[in-house]
Amino acid sequence: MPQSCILIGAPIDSGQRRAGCLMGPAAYRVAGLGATLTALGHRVEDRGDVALPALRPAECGNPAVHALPETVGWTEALSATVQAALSDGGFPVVMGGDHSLALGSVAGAAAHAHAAGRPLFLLWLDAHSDFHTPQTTTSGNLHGTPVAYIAGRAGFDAFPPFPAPLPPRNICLFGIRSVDPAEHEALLEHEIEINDMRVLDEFGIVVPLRAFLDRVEQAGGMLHVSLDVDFLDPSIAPAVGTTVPGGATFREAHLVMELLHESGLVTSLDLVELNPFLDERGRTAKMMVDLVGSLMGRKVFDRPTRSF
Ligand code: B3U
Ligand code: MN
Ligand code: MN
Repeated sequence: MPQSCILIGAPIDSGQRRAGCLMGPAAYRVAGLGATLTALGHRVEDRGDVALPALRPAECGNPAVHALPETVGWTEALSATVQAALSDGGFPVVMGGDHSLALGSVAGAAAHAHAAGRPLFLLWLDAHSDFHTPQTTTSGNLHGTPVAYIAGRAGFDAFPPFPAPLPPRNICLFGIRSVDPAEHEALLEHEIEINDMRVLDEFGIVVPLRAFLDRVEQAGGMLHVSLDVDFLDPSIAPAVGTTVPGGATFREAHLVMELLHESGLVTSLDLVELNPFLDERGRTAKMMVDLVGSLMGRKVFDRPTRSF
């Protein structure tokens, strides 16, 4: 089914401290994201880069936290932009930008889903669980907090209240291999589906992902996918500030995208943490664009999947 893809640039660096993610939207455009989608038969509208609104002072009681007013500003702006794109009948593709952008993008998707009377599900493709609150983070980098905000954890008073927080069972973490102690403790208290690398090594990609997608389908849900570059193994995706060894391979990552395409369930997408300053001749940007190609319908043979 052809989609109306709406590209949204989110040139955000403030969720962490290594400069460069703000060049991500430009890198995706240069790597041909729009042309890739057009070639697959989709309509593409590039709405340009979101602007940071005027900042207001913000406090959260943790002096370690970096760039809170900026992060709140981006959250408000992106939430409105993503919600508007969905209301226009579009498929938003948010080109980051570090992962703090998901505070806003998922808030916008949640506001839309709530108004449409549908449950929202979240697939978090990442090496990290990003389940800190502004109080528990020790790095102070707010890109490590969106899943906690989305799940309605306390501690986000500086942010707009999250519209209709997701029941933890609607959240699936996939590819996880770096979890801080405070996140670990909090995750055990929530019913979030955690497919860490131990699970994926034993069961592969297909069984755990299909189980989650079946739940989305049965609930008539919308599905937001948040793809962090560090979900991928650093050998195929070096352009990220926080490389973690042992990530998804080229083939595993494409299989995830192909299964998502076949499900027909994905309604919005983030591409996050690409740092073009760390890339090798654009290979990570191109890798991410190719993965979007698989998510949006590129396949070797266009025929029903075989059953054995
Ligand atoms: N959990 C650590 C590390 C981290 C989270 N997300 C990324 N890195 N990319 C933290 O800083 O919260
Ligand atoms: Mn992340
Ligand atoms: Mn990560």
